[in-house]
Amino acid sequence: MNAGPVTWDLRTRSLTTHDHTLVMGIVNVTSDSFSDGGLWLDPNDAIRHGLVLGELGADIVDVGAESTRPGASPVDATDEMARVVPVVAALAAAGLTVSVDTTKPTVAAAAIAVGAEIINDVTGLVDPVMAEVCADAGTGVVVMHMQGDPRTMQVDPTYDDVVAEVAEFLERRVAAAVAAGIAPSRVVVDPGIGFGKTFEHNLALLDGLDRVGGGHPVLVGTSRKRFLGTILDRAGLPSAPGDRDAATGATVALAIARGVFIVRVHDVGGAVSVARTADAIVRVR
Ligand code: PMM
Repeated sequence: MNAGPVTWDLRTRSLTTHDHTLVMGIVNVTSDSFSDGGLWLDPNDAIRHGLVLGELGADIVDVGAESTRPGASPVDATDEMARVVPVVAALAAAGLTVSVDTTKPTVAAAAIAVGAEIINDVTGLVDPVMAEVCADAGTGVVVMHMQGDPRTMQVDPTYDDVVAEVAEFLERRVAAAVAAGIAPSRVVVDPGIGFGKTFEHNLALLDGLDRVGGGHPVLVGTSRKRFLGTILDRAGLPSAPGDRDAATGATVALAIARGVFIVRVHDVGGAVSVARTADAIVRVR
């Protein structure tokens, strides 16, 4: 059962989950993301897509221009900024709560200047300048766990106890973020499904989601990820990224049962239905 109301303080507003799980919709302004690469590369298409996700019930839209799929190469900061800024500006101006998926402080600062509320950093704010940018602006932050970096993370991920090690990493990175001046009420943590984890590690983490938060709200991103393709494939079912939304829904429901606060998804409409149903069953009113 979830505890009482939880509030996530952002730059100019707060989000609360006392009656519903927050759904974060994904807007990838990239050419090579594994499930939707290239679809929203044109900023106008990305903006239209973000607005549709808002209409479908996304509480947050997460805009990213650097693919973090396994084997991806880094994107130049100037390119990343040119892709992200117009999209963030338009979605924020439309009143949406915008998060930016970036590891670069310059991109984060430019996005904050045009209205971003949250910085979603898949490296767990490892760059001290990033923590400083977020602290100064008072943004919400997502501190995620990754073993290695996107180019190498799937080579041979190894853990003795994946749930305990991810929880310890997140605790250390949150302590560093707080020491850098980010208020604890602005911090959400994420175990980083698929980031330096085998199939078995991903399943163990999803089963242990209630043990990774260390008192902070937990976000989880399973949407259309490869481990779902493996499960579907083993069951003899269609398993391409576009066939994984119902499977994503199963992970959303189970994550909510384990107290997760935010789910990051491509199929916002589907996830909102799943989340409202799971919320009705497990949330304390
Ligand atoms: N996954 C991806 C990208 N960014 N951010 C967070 N906080 N958590 C995730 O699980 C996560 C992320 C990769 O998926 P995508 O390429 O479909 O965006």
